[in-house]
Amino acid sequence: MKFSFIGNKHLGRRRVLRDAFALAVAASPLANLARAADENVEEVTFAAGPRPLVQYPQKRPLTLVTTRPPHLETPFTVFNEGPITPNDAFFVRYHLANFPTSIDPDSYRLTVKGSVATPLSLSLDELKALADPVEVVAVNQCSGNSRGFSMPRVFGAQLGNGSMGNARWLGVPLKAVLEKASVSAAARQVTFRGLDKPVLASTPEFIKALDISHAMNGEPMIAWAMNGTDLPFLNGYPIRLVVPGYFGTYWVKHLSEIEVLDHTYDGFFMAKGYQIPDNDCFCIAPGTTAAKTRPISTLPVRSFITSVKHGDVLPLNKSVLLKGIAFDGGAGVNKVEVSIDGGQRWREATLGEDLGRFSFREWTLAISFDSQGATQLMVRASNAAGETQPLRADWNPGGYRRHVVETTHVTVA
Ligand SMILES: Nc1nc2c(c(=O)[nH]1)N[C@H]1C(S)=C(S)[C@@H](COP(=O)(O)O)O[C@H]1N2
Ligand SMILES: [Mo]
Repeated sequence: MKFSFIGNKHLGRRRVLRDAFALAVAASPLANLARAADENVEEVTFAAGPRPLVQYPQKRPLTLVTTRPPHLETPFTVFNEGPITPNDAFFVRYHLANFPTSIDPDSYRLTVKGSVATPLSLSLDELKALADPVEVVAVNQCSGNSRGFSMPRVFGAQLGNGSMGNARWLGVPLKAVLEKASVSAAARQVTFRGLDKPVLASTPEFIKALDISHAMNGEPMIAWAMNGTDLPFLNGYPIRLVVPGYFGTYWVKHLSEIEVLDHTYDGFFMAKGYQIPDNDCFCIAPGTTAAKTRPISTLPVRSFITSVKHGDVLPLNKSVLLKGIAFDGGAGVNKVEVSIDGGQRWREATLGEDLGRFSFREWTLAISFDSQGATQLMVRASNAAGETQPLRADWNPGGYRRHVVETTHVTVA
C-alpha cells in the first residue's frame, strides 16, 4: 500500500520548528500559559475543584492536569463528535519535565542495538522506506485514565475520563525494523526510549519494554502520522511506538532508541511503575497488599455515554437518541447495553461503523422516558472474548485500568 500524503517534508518541517518555538514558551511556568479559558471549565469536579483549560501549540484548549511535565486531557464533549479524536484535541501525557521542545527531522536518528546482528541508525527517510506502510485505527488510553474517580482515592494525578483518544496511525511494523537488524535467538525483551530526559539524576528514565514475541507479532508499529498528518509535537513527533490494544504507557513518544535484551528489563517504569495486582480482577481490597504484581498490559472492555452529561434535563415522552463509544483491547466489542432506569432493565444499542478491532466503536439507542424525576443512565459493553464491565468498580493502589459501568445522573422533566 502506498499513501500519497507522505511528503510535504519541507512545509512540515518549517511548521514544526515554528510550533516548537511556541512550545518552548508554552512550557515555561503556568503564568505564561495565559490563554487559559477560565470561564469554560470542564464539568468534572474533583476535590481540588474544577480544572482550567489551557492552550498549547498545535492544540485547541485542553483540560489541565499538570504543567510540568504537561498532562492535558481531552474535554469529554469531543468524544461525542465522532469516533476519531482530532489531533488538536488529543490528550498529552509526559513523565519527565525535560522533554524536547524542538526536533530537527533531518538529523533525527532511530538507533537499534543490543542482541542484534546488525545495529542500525536510521534516518526518518530510511525508516519510512524500510517496509510498506501500514495503517491501524487504535485507542491510546492512559493506564490512569479516570483514576480521579477511585474510591477510596489513590495517589497520582487525579484524571477524569479524558486521558484517552482514538486515531488512525500510519507507520511501519516494529517487526520489519527488528528483522532488518536481525534479532539474536537469545532475545527476550525489547526496550524503547524517547528523547525526553529526567531533570534530576535520581529520577529514572522513561523506558518501556515488550516481550520479544509481542514485538515480533506484527501489531506494534513505529508511526509517523496520525489522522493523515505528521504526529503533533506533543504526541511524539516525529515517530512514536503504537501498541494496539495496550495501554498508552507503552506508546513511547519521540522514539529514539530500541534495544534488544537477552533478559527481562528491570528498570523503574516496568518493574516498579505501572504494576497491577496479578490476579483475575487485577484488583485488591483497599488497605490490603497484592501478593504478586505484574506490568499492566491490555485495555479492558469499556464504554461511555457521550451525548448526555451529569445533570442534564431530558424531556418526558419524547424520543431521545443516546450516543456513545465502546472499545476494548482487540477482541472486538460485540454488544452494548443501556439502562435508563438505574440498571433494572437493559436494552441493546445499535453499533456504528467498525473501524477495526482496536478502535472506538460508536453506538446509538433511541429511548424515551415515561416518568418524571431523577434517574440514572448506564452503559455496559461486552466483547468477543466474553468479557464485560463490572457494575461495581474494582480497586487497585495505582487506580489503573478503571472500566466500571458508567452511570450518568439526569432528570426527566
Ligand atoms: N517519551 C515518552 N513517551 C511516552 C510517555 C512519556 O512520558 N515519554 N508517556 C506514556 C504514557 S504513560 C502515555 S498515557 C502516552 C500518552 O500519549 P499522548 O501524550 O500522545 O497522549 O504516552 C506514553 N509515551
Ligand atoms: Mo499513561
